[in-house]
Amino acid sequence: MNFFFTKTQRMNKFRKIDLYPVLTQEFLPGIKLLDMLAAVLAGGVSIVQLREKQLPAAGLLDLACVFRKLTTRAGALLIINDRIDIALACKADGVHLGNSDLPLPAAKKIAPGLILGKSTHNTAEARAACNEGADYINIGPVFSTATKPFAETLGLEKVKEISAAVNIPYTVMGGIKAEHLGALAGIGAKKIAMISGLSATDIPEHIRTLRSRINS
Ligand code: TZP
Ligand code: MG
Repeated sequence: MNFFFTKTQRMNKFRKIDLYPVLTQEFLPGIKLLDMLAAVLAGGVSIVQLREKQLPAAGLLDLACVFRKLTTRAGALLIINDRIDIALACKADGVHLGNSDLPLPAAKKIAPGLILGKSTHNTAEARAACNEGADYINIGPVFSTATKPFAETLGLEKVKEISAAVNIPYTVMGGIKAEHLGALAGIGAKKIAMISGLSATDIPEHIRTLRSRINS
């Protein structure tokens, strides 16, 4: 059974997140996706995003259902990247949409109970996402990253400018490592999405360290 049924309950939980692990097998050298999920949950995160762009729908749904079971058990929100159909089918808490996914107004119509996240890269996109009813935006890439090698990076000043233009929660992402968390907190960015920065020998311990730095 899912803990968070209504949009309000889901958003109340979302407002309190700190570290936001985004899990993709491709960027997890040496560890299986489900082991990584178990490790980040053991580290106490309250949200996870499943981001598998290449899997066919049936396989992705099976995986999403396992993510749902484990995140529910841990009391964590589950967000699915790109695929609103999979998010609904696995009873996830939300979907994270990019510019080539279903537009926000349509997403809102078919999934009124889901948290709707949107990727943004500049102030105009951030404002548009707000106006179209996004529940949160991601701002990025903040720093250069091998995970998204050709994207233009924003740097802290731009992130500050974009975040000031919106009145909804925002996450930041792109090249973020432990040493950046103080500077990000300094500009008010305290919901930190990460892919490669999650890797470590002792992942639960690393997650606890990252979370305590965000919250200090
Ligand atoms: N969107 C903006 S940056 C990014 C995405 C999907 C990749 C971030 O990955 P990493 O490894 O945390 O830099
Ligand atoms: Mg996407």
